[in-house]
Amino acid sequence: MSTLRLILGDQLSPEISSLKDADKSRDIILLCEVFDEAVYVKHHQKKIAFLFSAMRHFAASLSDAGWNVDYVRLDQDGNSHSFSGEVARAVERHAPESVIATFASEWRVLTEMRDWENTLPCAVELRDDDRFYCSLDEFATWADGRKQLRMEYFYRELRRKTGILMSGNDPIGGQWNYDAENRGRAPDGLEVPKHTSFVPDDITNEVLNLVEDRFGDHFGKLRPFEFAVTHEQAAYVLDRFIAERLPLFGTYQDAMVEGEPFMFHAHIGLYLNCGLLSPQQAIIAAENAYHAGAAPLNATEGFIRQILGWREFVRGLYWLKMPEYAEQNALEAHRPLPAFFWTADTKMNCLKQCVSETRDHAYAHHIQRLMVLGNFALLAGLSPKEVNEWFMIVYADAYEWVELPNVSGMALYADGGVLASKPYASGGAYIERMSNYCRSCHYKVKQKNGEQACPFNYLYWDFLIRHQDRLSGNARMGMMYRTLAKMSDEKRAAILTDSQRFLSELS
Ligand code: DLZ
Ligand code: SF4
Repeated sequence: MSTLRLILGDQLSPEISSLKDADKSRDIILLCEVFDEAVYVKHHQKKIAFLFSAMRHFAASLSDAGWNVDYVRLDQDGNSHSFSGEVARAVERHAPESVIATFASEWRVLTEMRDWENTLPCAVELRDDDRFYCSLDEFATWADGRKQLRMEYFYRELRRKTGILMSGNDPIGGQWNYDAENRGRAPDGLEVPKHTSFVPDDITNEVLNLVEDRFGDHFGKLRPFEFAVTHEQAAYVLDRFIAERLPLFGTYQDAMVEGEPFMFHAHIGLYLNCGLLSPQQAIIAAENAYHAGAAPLNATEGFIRQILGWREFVRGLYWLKMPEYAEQNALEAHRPLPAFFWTADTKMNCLKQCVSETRDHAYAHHIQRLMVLGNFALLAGLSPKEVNEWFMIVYADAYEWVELPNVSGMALYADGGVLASKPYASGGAYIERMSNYCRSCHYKVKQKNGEQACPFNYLYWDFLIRHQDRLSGNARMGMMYRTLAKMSDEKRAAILTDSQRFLSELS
């Protein structure tokens, strides 16, 4: 008898655990496009198109390799539009002996999967997702008994375990982290390589028409659609990155330039997170470039840390802390998301640029997400639920396991310090240092108070005042609270007046 092997949209890896020991002569591989997944949050149009096209291409490559693939299209008659419904229908069609699936990457879907054992008339086997360097058991063991969970220490252990960028027991170059060299401001006229783009083929064009037709009311610009949608194309994006961008990736990692959405970033998160690229592929390619003398250590280490350190760490943390993690709101932030997060219609140029690029590309690089969008949400006290939903919707690389810890933990401090040692809060000066956004802004970044002042400036102090009870004891915030303590009453009053005016206009 046959086995039905399910592959979800973010499991598009030939080496996925659900396919291990599969038998081409008997087994059936199931992929399904379902409405539920596209609308539980109303994903960016490009994100839906990307996943449907990548799923269709992966299914075609499996068929070409001789597998028996059952692919359910969104508009197929009888589509029940849920994973549970489609697995049940496929079990009826094929009467398999068992269903094998890899654990879903999101709590919401895993909960649904766990029920299949009770609802399906056949055996169900759920397997670990082993496409990570660190298993969930290993992470739990590492975290056990620690007072604080910090990425840096976790990352060092993984470096030691894997030998990546190691020389015996020591990190290559003598340091674990070279971020001190990774804070360059982009000089005027800096030439950024053209980002890698692809012309849609027939499969993608069909998907684009479907998305336009069925999800045309979702946020985001669907066309031009230039993403890679196959493993080969994603590997090509990685190759181009290593050759053209990695050498300066470190130096300009935090830099933002108007009209340059991709800068020296790899733009591979969407491919890693759905399986078109493996983390090993990306890390080995970067390490090889370093050893060949084609990329400096600060860039190579910084890039590898994003994948080996940060990506693995947030995944471990997500599974350790769910489902409570999604409910956290340590700073009791309840303000609704302002309309400009959808329209980009704001006089704050940094936000306008970051939202516009997000709308056009379903992408913004990490410092735009953290220093501009996340920082604003933190200072303005926006509701973590609404901010998380926005990040889930708008970015093509977003799945809850990676999005939630980054937003609730790193950007909003909604977890009260589980992930980050202090809130990532900053005024306008830091945005000005790292970008050229302030030059064409309606507001004056050097001005601290008044109608023309950069709102980040007074919102920053207003945030510190609002959360003094909770944050003033944090050693890493000590200097800022000492500055606040010396502030005159007039200055404090001006901060409160400006913040109240700005925030009331916001809602
Ligand atoms: C994001 C997404 C979308 C938009 N559509 C589908 C789909 O139709 N079929 C599918 O298998 N996966 C889709 N995905 C990705 C899933 O949301 C993702 O695999 C799960 O949330 C992981 O738990
Ligand atoms: Fe953003 Fe303030 Fe600079 Fe304007 S002045 S771009 S609001 S940081």
